[in-house]
Amino acid sequence: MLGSIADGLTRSVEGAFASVSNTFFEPVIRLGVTGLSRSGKTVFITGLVANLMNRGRMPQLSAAAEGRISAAWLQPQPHDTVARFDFETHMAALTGDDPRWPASTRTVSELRLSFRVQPVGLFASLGGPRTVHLDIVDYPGEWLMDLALMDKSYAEWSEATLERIGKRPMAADFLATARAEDGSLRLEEPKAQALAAAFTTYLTAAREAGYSDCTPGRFLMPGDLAGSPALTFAPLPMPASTPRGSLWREMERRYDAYKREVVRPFFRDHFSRIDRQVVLIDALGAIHAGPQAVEDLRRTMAEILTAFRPGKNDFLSSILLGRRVEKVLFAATKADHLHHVQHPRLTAIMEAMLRDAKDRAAFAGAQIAAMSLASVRATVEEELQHDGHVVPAVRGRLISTGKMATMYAGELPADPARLMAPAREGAEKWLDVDYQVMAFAPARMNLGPNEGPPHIRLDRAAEFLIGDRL
Ligand SMILES: Nc1nc2c(ncn2[C@@H]2O[C@H](COP(=O)(O)OP(=O)(O)O)[C@@H](O)[C@H]2O)c(=O)[nH]1
Ligand SMILES: [Mg+2]
Repeated sequence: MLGSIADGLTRSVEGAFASVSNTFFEPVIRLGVTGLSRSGKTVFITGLVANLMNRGRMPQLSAAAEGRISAAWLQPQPHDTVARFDFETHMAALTGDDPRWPASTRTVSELRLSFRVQPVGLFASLGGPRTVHLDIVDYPGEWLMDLALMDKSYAEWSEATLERIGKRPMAADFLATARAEDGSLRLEEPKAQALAAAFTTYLTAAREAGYSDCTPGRFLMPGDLAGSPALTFAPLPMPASTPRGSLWREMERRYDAYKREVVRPFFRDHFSRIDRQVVLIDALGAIHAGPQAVEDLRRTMAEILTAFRPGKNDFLSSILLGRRVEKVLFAATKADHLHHVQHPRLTAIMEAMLRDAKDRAAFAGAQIAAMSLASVRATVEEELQHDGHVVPAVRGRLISTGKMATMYAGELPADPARLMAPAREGAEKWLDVDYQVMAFAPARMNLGPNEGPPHIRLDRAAEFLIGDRL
């Protein structure tokens, strides 16, 4: 309690200062970029920043199309204790002679891009050029998912988790280990470690199988906390008695420490400052993984939305103090795995899932939208002839073999319910189609003087997220 009051005080002082400086000095937009590991955050930020600096491929960003942005440049970021997003290294990997995807990152990073904006039209007479700062914050979606822990006790979290994973084959080993323990017996550290390790193994396998629900987030993305006691717990069935010093009690204590020392500071120091948010989703990956992964994604989207609905969450309200995220974009990434004729279907699937998530979360407040995009386009389109039909496919260089390959992902249904209904009903497999994904390497680029890397709808995403502030 004291903690949350103190957090609140600092936030409100900062908040007041921030709004004064926003109004009278140089406005700052804080754009959060999140998504589970491999959803495409690093590639998105790299592609976005490169295309905001060289705006030849950004016709749908109105400030760029209307020539209002006279300059854009990178600046030292304002927070000394947060890692800088390593734009130059990532860009070099993408645009080199042997183009590669950037190396993966495992923690929070930040970058400041500043714009010189010239008012035009009605506002042109109001003053000269302004400077607008865009602070981009890259943070793991796994950490965002931890918000769900804040209003759950260890007993509640354990029960909900054990129930949810009960039927998943990859959880069998962990469940056997957990059931063999008697939580009322005295803690033995090696047992606690074995349980945490087994649970981490389960979480990793679940992620690989396409599941998105994966709390505690630091078990998969430990940042600098790997091996610390706050990460050495796991869900356990509640025993009849939980005496002091028992395994169950100690797990409960560590769970509470995790919330207090890990989850709370992240939300207070990073999340609470965000104005605009993009959530990247590997929707094609989930579709490829099957109905269970799609159902899980739908639930996860609702859970993510609750993070942007502070009124309903005491913990969030205590750190946000009335501040809130104004716009949230859910973007299906890697749309370059589909020929453009299928893009509207992918977008429709995202929109249907978002509508559903919105209803579930009884969401109101921020402006939200769904979209499909490719941050960096790695393929070209190709129409194949097959049995007298035209198959709209894509072609690119495979990472695995380095050879060119043509891929047809499978036909997405025109009606999203065709995917969502079997998912909800617990189907194990899609009935009539098989969805493919392949891992393509980025293509070699010859960028013109005013061009960023080729992309799909990154300009629309930028227009939605920050267009009104430029
Ligand atoms: N084809 C394609 N692949 C992408 C795109 N964005 C990301 N990827 C793939 O997804 C992987 C993970 O992306 P990354 O940005 O590192 O994900 P992060 O873990 O969320 O930061 C990359 O290594 C690429 O293989 C895209 O726009 N097109
Ligand atoms: Mg990354």
